[in-house]
Amino acid sequence: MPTITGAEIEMAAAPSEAAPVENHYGVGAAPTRETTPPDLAVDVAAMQFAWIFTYPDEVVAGELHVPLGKDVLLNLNAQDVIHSFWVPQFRLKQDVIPGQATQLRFVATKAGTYPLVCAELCGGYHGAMRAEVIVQPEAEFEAWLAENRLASQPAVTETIAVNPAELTPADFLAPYAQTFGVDGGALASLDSQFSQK
Ligand SMILES: [Cu+2]
Repeated sequence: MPTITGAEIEMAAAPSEAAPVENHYGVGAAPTRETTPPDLAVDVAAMQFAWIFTYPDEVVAGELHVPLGKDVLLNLNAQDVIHSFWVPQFRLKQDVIPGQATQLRFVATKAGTYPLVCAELCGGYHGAMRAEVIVQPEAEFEAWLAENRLASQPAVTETIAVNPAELTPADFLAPYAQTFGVDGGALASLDSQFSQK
């Protein structure tokens, strides 16, 4: 029986020098060098049994839209138990652990719709914890984002049943603040001007 030496085991385990360095990912995505800020950062909340994606400007979605060819950073957070973010086609898989902020960065290289699957048994409906990654040309992505930015604004109907006379000026203006580009500071100073009268 041939004896295997420690040195031989080490050699067998060492990565082949011929292996291509860039080959960490599968079809549809490539790794990022991470020396520059990303083009887009998305917060990803993993919870029993859903993925929630939060974009800049508080746009919230149940599917992950990413612009083609852009450097995307995902900030992953688990809300309850351990989940795992897995996009099989991208060959991209990352555990998401409660209390441990985790980042994942990639460039989507091929437009299309790809399944996102939870790869960590996380409870009774683990099998249903799926979503889609939608890789689209930048203009299409921007249009989607703009549409959802509008949809995420507070509905004016929420205030209709309220008697305006009972509201402070700041409270009265609050639902319209985003539309008119008035920030909290401006509202507060308005409020104090009104109260002085
Ligand atoms: Cu899960």
